Amino acid sequence: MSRVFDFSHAIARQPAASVVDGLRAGSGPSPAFYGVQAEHGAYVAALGEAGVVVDVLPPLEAFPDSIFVEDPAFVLAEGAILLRPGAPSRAGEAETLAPALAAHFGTVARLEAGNADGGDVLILPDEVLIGLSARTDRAGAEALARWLESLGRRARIVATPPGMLHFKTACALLDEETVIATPAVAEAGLFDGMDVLRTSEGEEAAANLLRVNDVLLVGESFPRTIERVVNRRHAVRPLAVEQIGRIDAGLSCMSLRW
Ligand code: CIR
Repeated sequence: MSRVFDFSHAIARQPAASVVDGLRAGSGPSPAFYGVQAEHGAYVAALGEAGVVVDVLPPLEAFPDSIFVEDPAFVLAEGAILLRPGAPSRAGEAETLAPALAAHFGTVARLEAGNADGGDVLILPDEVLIGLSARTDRAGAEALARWLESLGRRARIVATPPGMLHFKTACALLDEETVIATPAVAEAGLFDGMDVLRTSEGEEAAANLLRVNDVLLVGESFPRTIERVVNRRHAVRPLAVEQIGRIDAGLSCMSLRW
């Protein structure tokens, strides 16, 4: 049986020059276009090295955040759904993914109600957690849960800690028994029966790492996290995230995987 982080395919989208205007909560410096391009190129290469065939879609100038394909759709091996992103500037991104998803999945579902971003959806071995956030409301989470249940998946709606963009900004799966989470998520007691590794102080952003087959993609600016997961015998591929971090993104955001 395959593990929830076993992937053979992914979809990514090249950054547009407009990515420098991507949404961000803070007021720090904008990313440099060429810096984002370099980080994205290394990320797509790392997915390939991990054994994933990646469809790389062309840039969309009209949507600065469209490089973050994880948010406007959600996929599992057994189906794909276009979501309704909670940020008004991102609402139109979902339909732009329809042709690429239809090429792989045939039928593509559409979220019936509310708003939901894929960054709020964490797949665990025996259930799928949907975090309520500023981008995912209860109507959207319930509509997504109904779709998941129609596919035979168990879904649970949980709270994302205040101040976090997405649920997965703050947690990720390391292996089938272990999640890494910021203290706020760890303390919420959401992961019954699993080990929870807390992020090191000052490395909370490392929680948005990505397990792909037998490799963990981890931000290279988080040396203590890298050391801790290497000590747990994980294979690590450090990747630069400094530029995408300026627009509140991490490593899960730049692909849809199945
Ligand atoms: C946004 O605010 O929507 C983008 N600037 C960042 C999206 C990051 N996506 C993710 O965490 N799944």
